[in-house]
Amino acid sequence: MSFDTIAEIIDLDRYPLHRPESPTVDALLREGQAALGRDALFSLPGFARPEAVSFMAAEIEARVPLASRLEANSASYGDDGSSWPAGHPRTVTHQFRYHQVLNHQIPNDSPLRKIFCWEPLREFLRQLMGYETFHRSECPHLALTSKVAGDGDTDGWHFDGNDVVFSILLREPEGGGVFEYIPNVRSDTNQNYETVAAVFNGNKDGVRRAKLAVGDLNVFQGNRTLHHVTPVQGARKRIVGLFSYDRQPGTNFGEPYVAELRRWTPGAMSTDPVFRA
Ligand SMILES: O=C(O)CCC(=O)C(=O)O
Ligand SMILES: [Fe+2]
Repeated sequence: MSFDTIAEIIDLDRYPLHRPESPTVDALLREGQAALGRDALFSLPGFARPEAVSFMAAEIEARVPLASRLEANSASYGDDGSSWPAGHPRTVTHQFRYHQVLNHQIPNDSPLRKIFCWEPLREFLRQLMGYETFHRSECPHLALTSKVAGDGDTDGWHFDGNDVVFSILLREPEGGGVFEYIPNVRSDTNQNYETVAAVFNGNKDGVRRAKLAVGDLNVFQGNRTLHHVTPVQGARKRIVGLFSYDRQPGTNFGEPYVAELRRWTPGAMSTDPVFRA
């Protein structure tokens, strides 16, 4: 199969997003808005067709040797300029270990990019989020990426810097690799550090385990929702495609983050003048 048409990649019978006036799309929007309000997570099961999913997983796995490899212990929060006492949730660090295939490493004709660039999906997501404008990120590194987690790899507890993340699970591991989250654990006015500290100490109250299946499209609001991916077990890798959109047109991710990514990308370091010194 060549995956030239979007119908070969997305299950348009179930998700006719190219017919925005259809009752199916209307119902999806209402279901999605309710799910996001309640759970900060909305899944569209079986969004990508199984043959396309297998193809995309293989395409990504073949690029792992080029990919950025993160191995770091980092805090869940960005630096707010204050100094917090040792043991405070803002200072506690977690393991982050995974490969990330970057936007410019994904082929232009990849089905994953065809999904990302499909206008009806962007328009559906705009309406789902209730935004006036919604644009694909144009970041050469992070607009479209895929995280690949092998045995022992994990994404540590964190909040996302952006409001919303769209992802498609492309391959499940044999064990582990579970997406766990605490919906809306913090708000603009209440950081709720007690609950976060309890979670860091292993308390599972309020921690949900997402039932993500291969091929599902997931819409996740991670700005107020603490989340992580538990360590993967076994030889089969966990592979997830990540799409980045923004209310502003033409967005790139900040240079400090991309410079950090480049440091972890084989081949990029020696050619980047920033890191020659
Ligand atoms: O791997 C996932 O399912 C989610 C990854 C994640 O939380 C992120 O990229 O911010
Ligand atoms: Fe995240």
